Amino acid sequence: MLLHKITCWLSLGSLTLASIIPRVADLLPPSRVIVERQATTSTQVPDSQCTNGPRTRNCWSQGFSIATDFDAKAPPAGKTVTYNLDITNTTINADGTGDRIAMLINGKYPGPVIRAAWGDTLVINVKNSLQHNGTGIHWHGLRQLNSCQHDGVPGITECPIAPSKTRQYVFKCTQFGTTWYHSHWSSQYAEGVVGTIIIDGPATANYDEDLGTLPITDWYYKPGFEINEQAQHSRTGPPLPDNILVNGTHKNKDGAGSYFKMTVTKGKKYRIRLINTSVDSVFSVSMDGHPFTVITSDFVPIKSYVTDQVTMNIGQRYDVIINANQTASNYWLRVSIGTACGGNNIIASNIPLGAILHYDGVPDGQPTSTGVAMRTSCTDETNLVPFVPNSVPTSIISEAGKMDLNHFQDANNNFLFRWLIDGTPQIVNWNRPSLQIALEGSTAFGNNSNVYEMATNGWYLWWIQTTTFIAIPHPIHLHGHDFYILGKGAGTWDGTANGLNFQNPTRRDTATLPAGGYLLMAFPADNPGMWVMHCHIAWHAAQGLSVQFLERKNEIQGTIGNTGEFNKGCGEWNEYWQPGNHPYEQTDSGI
Ligand SMILES: *[C@@H]1O[C@H](CO)[C@@H](O)[C@H](O)[C@H]1NC(C)=O
Ligand SMILES: *[C@@H]1O[C@H](CO)[C@@H](O)[C@H](O)[C@H]1NC(C)=O
Ligand SMILES: *[C@@H]1O[C@H](CO)[C@@H](O)[C@H](O)[C@H]1NC(C)=O
Ligand SMILES: *[C@@H]1O[C@H](CO)[C@@H](O)[C@H](O)[C@H]1NC(C)=O
Ligand SMILES: *[C@@H]1O[C@H](CO)[C@@H](O)[C@H](O)[C@H]1NC(C)=O
Ligand SMILES: *[C@@H]1O[C@H](CO)[C@@H](O)[C@H](O)[C@H]1NC(C)=O
Ligand SMILES: [Cu+2]
Repeated sequence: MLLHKITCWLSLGSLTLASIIPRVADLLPPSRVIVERQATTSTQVPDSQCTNGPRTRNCWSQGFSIATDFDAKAPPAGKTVTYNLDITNTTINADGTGDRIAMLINGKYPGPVIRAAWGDTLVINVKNSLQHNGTGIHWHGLRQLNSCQHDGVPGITECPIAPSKTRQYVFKCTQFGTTWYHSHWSSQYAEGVVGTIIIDGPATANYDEDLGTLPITDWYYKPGFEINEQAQHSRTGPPLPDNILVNGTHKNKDGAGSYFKMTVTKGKKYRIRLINTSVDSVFSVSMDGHPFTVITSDFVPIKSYVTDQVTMNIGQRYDVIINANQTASNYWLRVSIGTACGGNNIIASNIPLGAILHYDGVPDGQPTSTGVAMRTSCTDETNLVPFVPNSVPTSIISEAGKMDLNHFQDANNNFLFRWLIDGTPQIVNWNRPSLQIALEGSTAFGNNSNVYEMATNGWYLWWIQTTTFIAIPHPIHLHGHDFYILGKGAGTWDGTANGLNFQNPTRRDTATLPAGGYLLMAFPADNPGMWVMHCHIAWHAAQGLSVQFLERKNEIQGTIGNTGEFNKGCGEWNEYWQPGNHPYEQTDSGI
C-alpha cells in the first residue's frame, strides 16, 4: 500500500470564551505528507502558552492545548505514576440483594480510579491473587504507541498472569480524557475485574470541578463464568442482567441497596465522565433539568454540543458538563436500557434507574424531579465532530478489506454457539500468544487466529459486513488505535463513496456495527504490533467475535524494545498451565 496523504489542520472551532483562545502556531500546510503519527515534540512548535484553569480548559501547559494534534505529539516525559492492583476471589453485595461471588481489584467494585496526566508514564503492577484463574488487564482505548506488549490481552499480547504472580505494565499517556481498564481473560471482567482511568488534559468547554468517572454497568446475580457458559450453549441468547449499577451501587427491585449520590454546589459547572462498562447492555443517560454539554467521545475531544441525553454502547465514553444552576434540590440522573437490543430484569420492578444529583445544603431524599422521555434505542450518537480535524484519503475505498460476520451453532456439541469472521471464530492459545509468534518472525498463527495483515504504513479501510440472519448491533472495539468511521448502515455496503464521510469523520475506539448492517472503519498503520479488534459484548467476544491485526511485523521488535516482562510472564504461565495442574479448562475464545 502506498503512503497516503493526510491533510491535517488545526482549528479552535466555536469556543465561547474568545478572549482566552490561544493562538495556534503550528498550523500544518494542508498538503503536508505525514509519514508517521508518532508522538514527537522535536519538530513541532508549541500551540500556545496558556495554562489550564476553570475558564481556560482549552489550554494545557508547556505549549500544549486542545488544538494539539495528539496523534502527532504529546507532552514530553511527565511524571511516572505507579499503581498496584491486586485481584482477589471474594464476594460482593452491590445492590442489597446479598453476597455473590466476585473477583475484585483491591477489594472494591469498581476498582481504584487510576489517574495520571497527559504525557505521564503509568506503571501498574497487577498481582493475580486468584487461586484458579489466570488474568491480564487491558487499558481500554490507550493507544500503546510502540508498547504493544503492555496491551494486556492474554493469548495475543501476553501470556496470562499465573496465580500468585505479578506483571508490570508500563505505558505512556499519549492521549487524555476518560477510559476504563478491565480483565481481558475470558469473561472474567463480568466477575467485577473493572476500574476507571482519568488522564487529565485540556477540554473543549469550561467547567469548575471534575466529579470524576461514573461507570454504568449491567449487573448479574450469578457469576460471570456461569452466565458465559449458559450464553455459549443457549439457543435463545444470553440471560438478562438482573440490575444496573451506577458507580458500583444501585437499589434492587425490592428497594434495598442505595443509589449513588453526587453532591454539587449551586452556581458551579461540573464535568462528569460517563462510561459504559457493561457486559451486554446499551444505556441512555440524562439528568433532569440539567442538559449535558458533551465534550468527548471515547478519547477524542469533540466540538461540544448540548443534548438532553446520550446513548452509550459498551466501552464507549462521553464526558459531559452540567451547570448546577437549578433550584437547589435532588435530581435524577436517569438511565434507560436499550431494550431495542437487550433487556434487564430490573425494568419490571418500576424502580427508578439511575443515581442522584444532590445540591449542597438541602436535605437528602429521593428526587421527585421530572425529565425527558428516555431512549430505548441502541444506535450511536451522531453529533460527534472531532475538535482537531483529520481527513481520510478517498483512494482507500478501492482497497477495502472485507470481513464477513456470520455464526454457527453446533447441534452435535450441546449447541455450542460461535461467531465467525470469514468462517472462523477466533480462539487464542494462552501458552503461545500471537505476539510471540510475530517476534519469532513467523506467521504460523493457529487456525483460529483470524489474523489480518497490515504490512506497510499508510491507510487501511476495513469493511465489517453482517451476513448472518441474527440481526443485532455489536459494539466493535479496536486496540492500538482509534478509527475513523467512514460509514455504517443497515444491509450491505454498495462499494461506492455515496454517503461516506472522509472529511473529519467521527473518530473513536468503539463504534456500533448496526443490526444486520455494515461498518466501514479506516486507520493508518502507524503502530507496529498485534492488535485485537472484537465485539465488546463479553459473551460475543467469548464466542469468537474478534480478529487481530498484524501491523508492520518487521518493525515490531524494533519499536517495542525490551520484552523481559513478556518472557517472564510466559515462563510463569507455561509452568502453571499444564494438563492436570488446574481445575478448569479454557472453554471459550480466551479473550
Ligand atoms: C473462588 O473461590 C471459590 C470458592 O469460594 C472456588 O470454588 C473457585 O474455584 C475460586 N475461583 C478462583 C478463580 O480462584
Ligand atoms: C465514583 O466513585 C469514585 C470512587 O469512589 C469517585 O472517585 C468518583 O468521583 C465517583 N464519581 C462521581 C461522578 O461522583
Ligand atoms: C452500554 O452498552 C450496552 C451494550 O451495547 C448497552 O446495552 C447499554 O445500554 C449501555 N449502557 C449505557 C449506560 O449506555
Ligand atoms: C442553566 O444552564 C444551562 C446550561 O448552561 C443553560 O442553558 C440555562 O439557560 C441555564 N438556566 C438558568 C435558569 O440559568
Ligand atoms: C489447521 O487446519 C488444517 C486443515 O484442517 C489441519 O490440517 C491442521 O492440523 C490445523 N492446524 C492446527 C495447528 O490445528
Ligand atoms: C475461572 O474460575 C471460575 C471459578 O471461579 C471458573 O468457573 C472458570 O471456569 C475459570 N476459568 C478458567 C478458564 O479457568
Ligand atoms: Cu457482539
